Amino acid sequence: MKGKIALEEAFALPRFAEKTRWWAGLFAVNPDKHAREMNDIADIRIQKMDQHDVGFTILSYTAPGVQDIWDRKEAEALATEINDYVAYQVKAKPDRFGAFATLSMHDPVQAAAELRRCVKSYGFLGALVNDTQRAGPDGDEMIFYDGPEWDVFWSEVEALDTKFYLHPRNPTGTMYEKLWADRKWLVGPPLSFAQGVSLHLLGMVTNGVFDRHPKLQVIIGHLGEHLPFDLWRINHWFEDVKKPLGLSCKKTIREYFAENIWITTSGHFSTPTLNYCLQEVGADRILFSIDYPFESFEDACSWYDGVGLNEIDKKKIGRDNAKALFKLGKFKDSEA
Ligand code: GRE
Repeated sequence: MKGKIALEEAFALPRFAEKTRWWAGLFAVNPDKHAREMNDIADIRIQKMDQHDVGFTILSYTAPGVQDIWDRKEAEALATEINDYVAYQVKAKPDRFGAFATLSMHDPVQAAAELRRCVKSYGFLGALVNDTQRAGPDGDEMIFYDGPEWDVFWSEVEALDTKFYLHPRNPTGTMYEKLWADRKWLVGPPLSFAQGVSLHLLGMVTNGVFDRHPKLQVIIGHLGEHLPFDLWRINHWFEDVKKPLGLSCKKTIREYFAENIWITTSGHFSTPTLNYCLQEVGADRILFSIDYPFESFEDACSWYDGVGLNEIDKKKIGRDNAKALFKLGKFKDSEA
């Protein structure tokens, strides 16, 4: 399909090239190639976009990024540096690239102000945040964004009419030691990423974030971080047990999925799972994505281009939903 839009697509700052390569050694079969692709924005990436009919990419800073920095000042300074860097890159190719803001999530008021700056000054299309923010004197604390102190931030997201992508990060500190250290192969895509993001998102649902901010639009990747598979069971327990016991969120889980939540195909190129998500979540809430450079353009695009969908749903997921959600103008093959 021509003119696809992809929106979970990572880059890193070239000045961290060594760190990016070291980090890639933890999960990439070819760390040098991964680091090269991660540090590039406009060369290798544009070639791949052209080769695989991706018209527009929304860039975001790689995980764990700023969420890994527990010193507030350092986190805020790095987020600003990243946003200024990617704004400059996007400005050179506005018909191929957009960006999500990188935010330090130590302080809701500061996060809201940086998001506002990025949307208003740079035209960024939202924010992408890597799950909880590490905090505390030794980085062992985790800031979740589902409590009332974050209302000021969510109000700004709504007021800016912008979007929020909740991306995973790897478990750290005590949580890593207790849960994952003895089963380290489950860190990342096999299990820990989905657990982290689904806990955080369901925390937002059950703590009333979407009730207080009904216009809020949150995107999660990897075909919904296991949640679509569990909708029936979550719904059954919320409605039949937890609400009678005092859970006070106003809508059903399926209503939040229909009104506030989007899922992308990033890193999950399975036709049976997509068909399942079409039934449970619907074509109007699914967005194509790759998860480059953790995954390849080739795998994502040859899968999606060949998947047997009716033409309307194929265009919705491949492009039209994202084009409308982000109010995008013209880009390569935007009308094809
Ligand atoms: C990511 O998206 O951030 C990621 C990793 C490590 C492995 C796979 C992956 O950080 O998608």
